[in-house]
Amino acid sequence: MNAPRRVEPVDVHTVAAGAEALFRSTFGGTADGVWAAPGRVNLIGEHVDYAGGLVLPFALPYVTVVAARIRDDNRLHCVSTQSADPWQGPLSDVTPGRPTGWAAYVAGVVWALRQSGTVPAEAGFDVAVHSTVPVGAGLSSSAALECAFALAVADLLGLPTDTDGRRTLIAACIRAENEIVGASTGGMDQSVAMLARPGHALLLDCRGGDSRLVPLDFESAGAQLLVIDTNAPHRLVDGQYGTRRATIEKACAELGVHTLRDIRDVDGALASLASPESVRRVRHVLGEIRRVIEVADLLAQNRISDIGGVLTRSHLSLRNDYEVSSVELDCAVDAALDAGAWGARMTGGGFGGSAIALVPADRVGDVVAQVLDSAASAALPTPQFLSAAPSSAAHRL
Ligand code: GAF
Repeated sequence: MNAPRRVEPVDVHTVAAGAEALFRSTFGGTADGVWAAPGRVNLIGEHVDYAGGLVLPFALPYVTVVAARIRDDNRLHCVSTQSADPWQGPLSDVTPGRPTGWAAYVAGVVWALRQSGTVPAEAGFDVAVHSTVPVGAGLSSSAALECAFALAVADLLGLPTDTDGRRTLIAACIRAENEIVGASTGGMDQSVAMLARPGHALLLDCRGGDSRLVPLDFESAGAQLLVIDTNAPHRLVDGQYGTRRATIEKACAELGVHTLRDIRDVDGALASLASPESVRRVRHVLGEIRRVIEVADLLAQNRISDIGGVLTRSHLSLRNDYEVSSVELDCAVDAALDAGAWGARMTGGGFGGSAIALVPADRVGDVVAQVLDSAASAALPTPQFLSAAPSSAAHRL
C-alpha cells in the first residue's frame, strides 16, 4: 500500500510570510497590507447555484494570501509563487479574454469594480500571491485568489467590507470569473470565501442571495469529514461545465421559469421536457435542492451520521443524471463506502478534483487505506487527503 499523503494546513501567518517575501524581492519595500481568503468544500448542493438552488459549503483551513500595495498609474503588476508567469499591464487594457491565465482572476476583479464606478481610473496595484489551496483540486483556488484580492482592493480604497460590502465584492468576483476569465461559474465559491465562519457551513440561497450560518461540528459527533483530492485535475474553463449550465438555462426557457427553483409541479415539468438529457439534468438539480434541505434539517437535529446516506445519493445523481463525475471520483467514493464511510460524494464542479467522505472517527485509517489501494489497483493517480475543519472567511491579517 502507498503511504497516505496528508496535506496539513499551514498557519495563515506562515503563508502570509511567503507572500510578503515574494513582494519584497519583486517590488522592493513593504506591502500596504496582507489579505487571506480560503478554499472551500461543498458539503452538498452541487451544480445548483446557477439554477437558483440552495448550497451548503464551508471554508477550508487552506488559504490564498495576497500582499498588495496601491499605485497611482493605472497599472497592475502581479506575481505568484505558484506561477512562472508574472503579469503587468495597464488596468484600462483589461477586457474579456485579456489577460489570460491566472492574472485574469486578479485583473478581472479590478475590471469588475471599475464597471460599477467604485475604483478611480488612476488606481493600480502591486500584488504578490502565495497559496496553500491546491490548484485544480476542485477546492476553489480561483475564488480564494479573487476574494483575497477583492478585499485588498476594497480596504486600500476605503470601500465598505461589512456584510453588504462583501456582497458587492462577491458580485465583482463572479463577474471577473464569468466575463474576464470566461468560466461561467455560479457564485457559490466566492460567497463562501467571503461569508464563511469557523465551525459553520453557509446555507446559501442562490435565488435571492440570502444566507445563514449552520453549526457544523464533526468531531463531537465522533466523525471526520475526509477531503480526498484525487489528483486528477479538474477544469472549469473547458466546455463541460458551460454545457451543463447552458442545458439548465435552455430547460428554464422551455419550462417558462426564471430558475428551476421556481418549479412547483416537478413531475409535470419533467414530463414536459423534450429531451431525455434535459430530463436527467433537471432531475438532478431538483433532487439536489431537496437533499440540501434534508441535510440542513438533519444538522439542525445534530444527526451528523444520518447525512451520510444523503451525501451518497447526491453522488449517484451527479454521476448518473448530471454526468459530471469521473473514474477517479467514483473510485474514491466507492472505496470510502466499502471501508465504512457513512457517506461519500464528489464535491465541487467535478470532472476530476476532490471527493468528501463522512467517516466514523475509528474508521478513518481503513478508509484512507482503501481509497489508496483502490486507486493503485486501477492505476489511477495517488490521492492525497486534506483537513476539513470549517474555517474563516477572507480577512486582513
Ligand atoms: C464550481 C463552480 F465554480 C460553482 O459555482 C459551482 O457551480 C460548483 O462548481 C458546482 O456546484 O465550483
